Amino acid sequence: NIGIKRRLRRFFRRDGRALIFAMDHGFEHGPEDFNEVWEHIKPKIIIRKVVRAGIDGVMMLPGIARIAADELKPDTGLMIKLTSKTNLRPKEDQLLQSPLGFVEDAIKLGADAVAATVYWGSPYEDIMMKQFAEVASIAHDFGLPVVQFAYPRGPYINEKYGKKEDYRVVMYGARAAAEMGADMIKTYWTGSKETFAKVVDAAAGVPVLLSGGAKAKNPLEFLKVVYDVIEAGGAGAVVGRNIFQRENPEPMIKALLRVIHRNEEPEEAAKA
Ligand code: FBP
Repeated sequence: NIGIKRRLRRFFRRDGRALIFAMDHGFEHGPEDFNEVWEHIKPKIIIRKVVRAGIDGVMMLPGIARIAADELKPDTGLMIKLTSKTNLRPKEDQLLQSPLGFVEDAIKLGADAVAATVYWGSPYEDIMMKQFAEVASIAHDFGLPVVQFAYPRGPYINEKYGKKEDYRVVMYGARAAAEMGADMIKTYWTGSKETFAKVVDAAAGVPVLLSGGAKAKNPLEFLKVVYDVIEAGGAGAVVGRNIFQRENPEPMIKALLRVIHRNEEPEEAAKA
């Protein structure tokens, strides 16, 4: 499918790697995620900053994309996420992501990819599988790549594996995403290069991107994780809080780009 191939290139450089900025937090976590740098709640302001710093792509929900799309460069990849949940729901219902838009909305916004989450192991896994299958089927008809946020989550995962970041279950989710036909997979850090390499293997050639996670206290700490992701064969990272919770996100973005695209050691990249 040539459309899928062409659109994937808007995210991935020739090296097959990408740094994508994530900003769906106002919905998924709530506006309080912006407390650290409140002006970043304004989509145009933060998107302008990340684009200027050289980000490869951005991931947003449809309404924010409509507000901030003007700030993107013609070659900035635009990923529109079509499922989410709020933190306002009862705890157990937070194990379900619901549809909030349609593939056609994303196409109208000029999207280069659409995304949907599956919480593997959740009691609502079945619903999210169907949602992902529907998004993928329609998107693929239009030549649009589909990204799966493949997140193991739920009581059974905790009982059996102790934590959702255990590599055995992260690799299971990545494999399931690949088997469903995802064109990119976004998932958790498993804690080591060796275990993340297993996740990459399980994904059977589908690019695996790190899901950034909570802001690291020390930028170097986060750069080291991303370095290991790349060493493990990962295709890059989708990063939100580690970027927008910094007053000036540029040094972090530039350092991440050096680690991802130039294989620079974290200490070197941080100095530049
Ligand atoms: P971060 O880099 O801030 O972790 O962003 C990635 C992301 O997947 C967002 O897209 C999403 O809102 C958030 O993390 C979900 O985090 P969690 O489900 O762990 O609360």
